[in-house]
Amino acid sequence: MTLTETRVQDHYRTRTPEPAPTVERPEPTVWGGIDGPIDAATVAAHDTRGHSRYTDLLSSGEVQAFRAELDRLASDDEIRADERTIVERESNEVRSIFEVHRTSDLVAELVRDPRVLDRARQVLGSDVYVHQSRVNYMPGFKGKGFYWHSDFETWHAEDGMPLPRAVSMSIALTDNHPFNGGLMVLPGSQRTFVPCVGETPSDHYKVSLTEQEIGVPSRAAITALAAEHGIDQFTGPAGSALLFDSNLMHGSGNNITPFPRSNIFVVFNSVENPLVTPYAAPAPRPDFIAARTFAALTR
Ligand code: 6CS
Ligand code: FE
Repeated sequence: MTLTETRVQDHYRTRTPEPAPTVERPEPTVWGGIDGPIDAATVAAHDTRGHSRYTDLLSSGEVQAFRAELDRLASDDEIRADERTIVERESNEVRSIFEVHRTSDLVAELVRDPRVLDRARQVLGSDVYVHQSRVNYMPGFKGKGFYWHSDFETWHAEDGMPLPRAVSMSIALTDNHPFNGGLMVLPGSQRTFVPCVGETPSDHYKVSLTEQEIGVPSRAAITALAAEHGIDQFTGPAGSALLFDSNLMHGSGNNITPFPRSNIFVVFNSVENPLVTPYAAPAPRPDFIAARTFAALTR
């Protein structure tokens, strides 16, 4: 794996030994320059709030097909034993399957679908490639959430992503209620980078993908951002989608209800923003978590 040694100046220092001040982001949220399916008002709202929602992105028939696909993947012993599959510590249930756009033809098509691909290109203003894909299963009763974090903080520190020119799409395959671990976001927080304290351990992904302890913002930073921006929650029927900025502060609660929360999660990075050596980790993460081939995705 050849890593580009040259790095842009590190404007986003993180994983510091001592607390560091937040950094106002100079890069835009919407990079512009490429048309797409998102209407002007929604583009403007996305630019401000760092996220936008699309109810019924998938039809109910498509949702059924993806749910059957997720069930097939989660019950395949070979896939369960694969290092790309993360299982819950306590229940041993499948929590996530990474690089699912390579293991599932259905998801491989989805990432090229204009409803998905053209939205990512429109927001990032360039050709894009898949940085990461995963399916998340948040079972009922024992589903574990994710504490507050910025994805870009991890992707910068551990994957060598230079700038926050990446966008994620989370597509709900079950109904997202306020009470079954729905994703919470701090709207507008993408404009503030929150450095995190603590050196990245070797092979950090082996623990961070079930419980992240390094790369976690301080309570003071979360309190200040929540006071400034409030908290939005992504709710909606199965088939709904959330498109959100790589640096948007987000998290989700546990799910103790009988209602599972599953989604497909795809991260698009601009081809103008290829990964370099990690900014704050001893070694790059495996490419099933952070792709290191940057060819533009085409239909
Ligand atoms: O470390 C990562 O890349 C993953 N972790 C979380 C909690 N969200 C983003 C991403 O899937
Ligand atoms: Fe995340």
